[in-house]
Amino acid sequence: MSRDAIYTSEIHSNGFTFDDKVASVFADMIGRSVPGYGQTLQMVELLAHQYAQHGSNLYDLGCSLGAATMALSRGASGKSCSIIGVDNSPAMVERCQEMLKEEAVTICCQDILETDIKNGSVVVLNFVLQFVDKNERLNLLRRIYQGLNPGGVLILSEKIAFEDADENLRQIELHEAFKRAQGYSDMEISRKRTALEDVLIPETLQAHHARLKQAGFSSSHTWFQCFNFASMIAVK
Ligand code: GEK
Repeated sequence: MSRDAIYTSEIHSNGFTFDDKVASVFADMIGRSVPGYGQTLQMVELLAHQYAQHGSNLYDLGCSLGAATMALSRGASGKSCSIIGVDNSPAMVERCQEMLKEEAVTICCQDILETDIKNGSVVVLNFVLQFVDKNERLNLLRRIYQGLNPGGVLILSEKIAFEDADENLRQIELHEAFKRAQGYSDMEISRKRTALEDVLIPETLQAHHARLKQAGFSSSHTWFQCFNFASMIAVK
């Protein structure tokens, strides 16, 4: 796995994008940047095992290099499901298709706002909604809800914000301490923070649960949280 050193030397004037440079180090980058990422993937597999319906479609929206796509595939094995990963970064999709070419999964280069979701039993948005325009988030969740079969689930993992400003700051500091412990320097952390401004827009857990309800989901709860990263499950 190539080590992420993108923010060691250069100042990146433009905002963060999922280009070839990012795709080439992405597995290392996300593992060292998102506390609980590995556990989230393990639980996507377990949740897929629990909720995948025989003969249904399972979607990994914003699949990057397909880590959660493969967790879905393992979790649903033996249930004749179609596993579909979607991402709109050509650099990510190219690598993902190459890495998973022997696997029984379909990887598409497409904007998830345009993905046709049907006969779904498990949909994953693993740290992706945070990059979608805020005005489009409810529509996307509505379309996911409509494409799910009764009893189907959405697994939604996000970087989160806190209403209380002091709490928000404390959680950001803890996340940055996590990144330092993973070997990132203060300079890399600060440059990445600047690059993600206006690109990654976190919301509070309350806002997420309210939107899930508005989209139609009958229940939702937070099953995981580590500092300012959390994962929710919503049931149709
Ligand atoms: C994982 N889920 O390893 N349409 C399609 N793809 C998009 C869109 C969009 N509108 N917006 C963002 N993406 C993965 C990790 S990374 C999370 C997901 C992170 C894609 C984007 O191209 C990138 O590959 C991914 O969402 C976000 O479990 O980098 O923090």
